[in-house]
Amino acid sequence: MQETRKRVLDALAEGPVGGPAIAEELDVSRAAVWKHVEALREAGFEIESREDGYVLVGTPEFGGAAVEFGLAAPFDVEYHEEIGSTNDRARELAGAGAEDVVVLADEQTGAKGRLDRAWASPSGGVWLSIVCRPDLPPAQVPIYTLAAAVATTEAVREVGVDAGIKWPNDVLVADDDGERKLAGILTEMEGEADRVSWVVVGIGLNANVDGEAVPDTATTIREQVGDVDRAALTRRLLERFDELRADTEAVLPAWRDLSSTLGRRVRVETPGGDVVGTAVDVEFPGSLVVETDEGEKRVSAGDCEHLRPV
Ligand code: BT5
Repeated sequence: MQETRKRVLDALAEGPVGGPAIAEELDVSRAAVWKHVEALREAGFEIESREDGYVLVGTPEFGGAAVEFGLAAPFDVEYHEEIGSTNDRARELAGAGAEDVVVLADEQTGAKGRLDRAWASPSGGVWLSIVCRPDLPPAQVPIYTLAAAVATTEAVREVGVDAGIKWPNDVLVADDDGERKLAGILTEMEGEADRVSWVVVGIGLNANVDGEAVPDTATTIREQVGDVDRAALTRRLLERFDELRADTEAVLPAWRDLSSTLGRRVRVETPGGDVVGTAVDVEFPGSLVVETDEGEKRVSAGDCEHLRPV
């Protein structure tokens, strides 16, 4: 949201406040204040004009302005009610030089997981992609994926969903039927050998979505605890991600705390064959350490399956 509009909104949130007072405080014309108020109304903010001035009485349920309002992180949000894939759009923006932009959608029609798998994205989810331009070598980018998994898991725990992280990037909920996937992360990047030029972190979170609208192996926040305030949840997630990317040393300790993989028997499918054993640790920038019959092995990428204890 444009800076002056943000400041008008902040003033209204503390209202009632008169148009002339806002104009004076922000050093803009009264006509400009009026235009911002109208634009905010268009974006879904309910602003009453009363004798004692403007008052903000309602905020939009979801969307770019809803997420940006009160967001304590430096992201601009580009919202789409429907889009093919937020990652595709974010890559386009990244290629054009964008930074710290979040592409957010209510529904996606052509979303993808890793290895070009399809990702179900019905209306009511939180489907977003963050464009970052970190000063990192490509080999360290997995720490961003882990940071996103931590941020997502903490945000859903705050609304009462007992979720954990399956290495490297699945947010799962365990119940009597086993473990089902609540969120997934797809990180894409472009860069040179020593430094990335951009990273797009795509997060798909099944929020206010019916269980029937996602695969059998999946679950949703609605199914677990009922519907939530998606704008508030998205803000928490983005704020936490922003903190972690600035302090990457905090990522692994937080990841270990939330992990449902450590201590478990796992099978990891890697390009070099399956690695089977007990997951004992995660190491920078995101490798899983597996204790196998042939000793410790480190895997940096692959699909991980939690096995039953033997
Ligand atoms: C992932 O892939 O988990 C990464 C998913 C990333 C999706 C986000 S949404 C915003 C952004 N825009 C995009 O286009 N993508 C990102 P992977 O680990 O490969 O898991 C894919 C598998 O999960 C599929 O093969 C299905 O089995 C399952 N699946 C599909 N849709 C699902 C859903 N909504 N919830 C849980 N599981 C799902």
